[in-house]
Amino acid sequence: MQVKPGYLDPADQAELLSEIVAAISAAPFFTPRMPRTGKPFSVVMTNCGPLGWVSDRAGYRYQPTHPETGAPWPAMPERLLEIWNALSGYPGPPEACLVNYYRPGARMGLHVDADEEDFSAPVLSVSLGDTALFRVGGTRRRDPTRSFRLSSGDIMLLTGETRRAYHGIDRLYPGTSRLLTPYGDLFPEGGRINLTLRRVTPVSG
Ligand code: MD6
Ligand code: FE
Repeated sequence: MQVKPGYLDPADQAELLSEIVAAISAAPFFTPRMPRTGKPFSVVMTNCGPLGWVSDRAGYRYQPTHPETGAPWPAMPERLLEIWNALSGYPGPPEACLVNYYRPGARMGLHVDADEEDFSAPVLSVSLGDTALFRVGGTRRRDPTRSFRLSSGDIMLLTGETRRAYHGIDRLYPGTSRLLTPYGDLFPEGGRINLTLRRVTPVSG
């Protein structure tokens, strides 16, 4: 695992957020649901890039289109490709950027990102908005965990051993950032946006 606190300065964060807001207007948030039970997640999601991660009663998967509008996902912002090129060490571009929006009170249970075909690529996460408490453990659910805060502008990569580690978000610290304030229509309660860049299929050749 690698953590890059404050990798994006406030101006970079604001520019990236404006690009993500544009993507959200083309590909509105949807409420993911647990496979089988249909229980809703407390976060809402959308994606950009050639593939997007979705979850519904049928299961977890990557697909090229939005589950409600049927449209292709919006393009991945160039700025995210540059971050991936600078930090991933992977010889190909990311194929999916999952956008998670946490209202105050939303959380993400412990999980492993396991729906990709190529585990040699890291998963790169960008935090925007309110600070969150991130927890990471080992490859078995019962392994001990440690927790740390992710703040707006921080970048974290799950690489190597931790690529298959359990991780999640226990809570937000509401009101710790004003980054989302200009978009009060979309985010009336503030909150946090997390972007995760993923390579899904192996680079060929
Ligand atoms: C979050 N992050 O930060 C949830 N997954 O809101 C993740 O689930 C995650 O941060 C894979 C790699 C990095 C992550
Ligand atoms: Fe994850």
